Amino acid sequence: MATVRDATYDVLRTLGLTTVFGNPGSTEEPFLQDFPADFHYVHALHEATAVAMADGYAQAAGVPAHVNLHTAPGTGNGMGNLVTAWHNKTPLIVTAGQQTREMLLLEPRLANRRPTELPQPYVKWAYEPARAQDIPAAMLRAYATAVQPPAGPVFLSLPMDDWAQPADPPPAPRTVATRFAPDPQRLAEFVTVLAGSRNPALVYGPGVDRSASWSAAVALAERLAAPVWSAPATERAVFPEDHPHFRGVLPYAIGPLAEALRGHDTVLVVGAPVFRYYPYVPGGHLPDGARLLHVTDDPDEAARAPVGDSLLSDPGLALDALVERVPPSDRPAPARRDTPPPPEVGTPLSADALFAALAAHWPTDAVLVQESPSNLSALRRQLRITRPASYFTMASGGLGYGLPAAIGVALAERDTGRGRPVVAVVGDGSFHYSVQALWTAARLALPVVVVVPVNQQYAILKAFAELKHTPGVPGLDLPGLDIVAIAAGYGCATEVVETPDQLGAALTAGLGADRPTVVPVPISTDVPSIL
Ligand SMILES: Cc1ncc(C[n+]2csc(CCOP(=O)(O)OP(=O)(O)O)c2C)c(N)n1
Repeated sequence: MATVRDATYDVLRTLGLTTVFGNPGSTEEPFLQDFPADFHYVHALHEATAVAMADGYAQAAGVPAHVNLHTAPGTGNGMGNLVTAWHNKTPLIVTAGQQTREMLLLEPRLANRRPTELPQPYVKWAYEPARAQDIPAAMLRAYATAVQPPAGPVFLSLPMDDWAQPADPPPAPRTVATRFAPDPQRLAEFVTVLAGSRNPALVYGPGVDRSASWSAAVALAERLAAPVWSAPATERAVFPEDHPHFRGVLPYAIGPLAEALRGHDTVLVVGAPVFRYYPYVPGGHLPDGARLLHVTDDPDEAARAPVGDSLLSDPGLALDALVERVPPSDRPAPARRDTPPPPEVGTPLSADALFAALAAHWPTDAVLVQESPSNLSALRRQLRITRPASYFTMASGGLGYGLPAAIGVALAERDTGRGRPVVAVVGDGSFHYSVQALWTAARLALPVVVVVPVNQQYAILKAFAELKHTPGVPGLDLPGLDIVAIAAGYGCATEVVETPDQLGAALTAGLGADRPTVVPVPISTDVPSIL
């Protein structure tokens, strides 16, 4: 007779969820026993790492991913990156073990006291099945919930005595739509505004990349002869950054963002929140007299925008429809922005010089995963992303995502057969939040190269303290960390690099290696301005 466990693995197979990212505990062992040979368990040493690896994998492979966490403490450990997955809009099916139903009333060791509350509000749905027999169908519902727009994580708490129970007949497989088209009347209103605009600006967000619609984004920009900005603090690159219309990434503060858009009467935002700000710098949300049009597949994002009129739609389907309907403009195309002069190469390197060297040696099809807070502007200035699905970072502001996410991306590159090289740039502070991910990368023989700009400080927090006039904050310096020893301890190749040429050689060797390579690069300790 089929057990709940058999039936659940059958459902997971049907859904293509044969890779499980996790860290096992006693409450998960009854699910993981006799782990099927056609499944792959990706062993993370910590739950934060498991969640971010699954997130990177899901984003790069373009499929949902399954993460299996330990009961309450393990779910707690995974929570920071669950917050990130929520903001990243990554469809993750997170399952966690629960103590035996027989004992739950007395709250034994490792009982998850309020399993459906613990991961809130960073899951779209949290559930503990009322009956063991409901687990397979709950898995189907979890999947359907995770992938429908706006995509995001879901959570199932699964008692450990459920797996051996006899199963009900298998639930009927079913599918759900993951995109929806714009309301035609509302779309027509947007077309009228854009057609009548004197000087429109386009602001694209990560939804453009998630919906694989770079070509429509370019076509609309060219049709409108409009400049294009990336929305602030995006978790994905949204437009070919060598395109003459591209103006760069908008600043993540209210006043400066409006200032960057000065002169435009219409601002069309597609696939981004309005807007993702960080330091509070007061001002108007838009330049005087400008009107904002907002396309998003997320009703909550539309509702919380402080300005603008919204249209709910898959970003790609809306862009296709706009390209079809907006009349071509007779304005001259925007001129290409200036290329920054090559930075001076000093000792130690400046962040700009490091990233200029990285750009000079960048393989055309490489993927960049970024978590280097104070160096983000220098990185985005020097290294331009020109291909879709090639840049990933966290939307949340929570550290500990980039390193494991890069490993998930690299595994997805291997599993999909696409094989693009993966480079992570991770600050020497950020490196330590999920550092044990390096062990998984080494075990999987993934040739990820992790470039660590070493400034021995939390530079962005120093910049923030300066902006906000809060001197004397403790805990902003990072002396005495031996990154080479740590990387070697987890099984990585590793070598300190100090010059652009050494970086090129390390990159080539690392991308051709059969294990991860960690490349610490001492950089200037100058604190860049936060804006
Ligand atoms: C989980 C988490 N804890 C703490 C912070 C606060 N924080 C933001 S940036 C930062 C320092 C990052 O240091 P590093 O990676 O060296 O980059 P740098 O600022 O020096 O460029 C810290 C601690 C955070 N964002 N997320």
